[in-house]
Amino acid sequence: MKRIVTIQDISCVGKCSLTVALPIISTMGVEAAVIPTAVLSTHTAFSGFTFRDLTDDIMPVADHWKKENMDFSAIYTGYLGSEKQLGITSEIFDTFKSKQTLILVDPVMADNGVLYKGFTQEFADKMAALCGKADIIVPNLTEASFMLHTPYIESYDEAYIRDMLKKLCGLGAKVSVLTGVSFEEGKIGVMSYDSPTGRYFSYFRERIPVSFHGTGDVFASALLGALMNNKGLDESLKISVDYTVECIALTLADSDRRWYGVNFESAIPYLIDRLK
Ligand code: PXL
Repeated sequence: MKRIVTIQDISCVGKCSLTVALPIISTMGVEAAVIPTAVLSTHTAFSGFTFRDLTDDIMPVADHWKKENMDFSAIYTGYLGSEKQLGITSEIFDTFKSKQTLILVDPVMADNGVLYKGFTQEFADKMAALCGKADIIVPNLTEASFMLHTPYIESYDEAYIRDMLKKLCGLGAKVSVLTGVSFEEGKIGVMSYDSPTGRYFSYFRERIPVSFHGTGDVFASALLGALMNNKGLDESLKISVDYTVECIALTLADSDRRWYGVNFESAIPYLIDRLK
């Protein structure tokens, strides 16, 4: 069985970060080790959340693992709360990276043209450096714009996205994936660029005109899980986009839905089916 480690926060209620990554990756038959970076009572879209920073615990955990000669097929990072945590995560990449280790960085920090609470341009610049060490990065258009110092625009063409993907790989990542890309009304999806081969790939589904928190984490977790199941990049992108759409559709259909996240649990049978 493959084993990965994911480094992100625990939002105790909120259906995001570790509470999404763990069940999805486990469901996909991959052992998921974790380094929790912080414990929050909820994610940051709630008001009044508590925040326990775990920065000082990260390196001791990694050091112990190193002594135990542990290795990982992948390192997957999501929401990281400070520039210091980016630096420590970068050290962990250096410690555990081998030829076989896939590094996936989801540079969680912004959406809809704005940075999430507590993030700055300086943080985005450091996140861009961390992305430079990754095999695959999966920013949305806002995160990519901040990392590349380009204005966030909502109307663009394919040439613009291709150029952005190339520039993202220019940060050092082998593969860049832009999420939330739309060239046609009513359709939305992802576009990727594989810099070693120069290949682009895109995959779109119908746009469901709602926005739910945590869908980026659902997508990135399923993408990693599919890659760890030896699916190629294109197939893994299709599986993870389709799973995310399924999660959104099932959430919308649930009159008892929570406002703060998607019913990713209800779509788990669908995800397992897609791996067959
Ligand atoms: O879904 C990304 C995410 C993860 N963790 C925390 C967040 C967010 C998005 O806002 O607040 C704590």
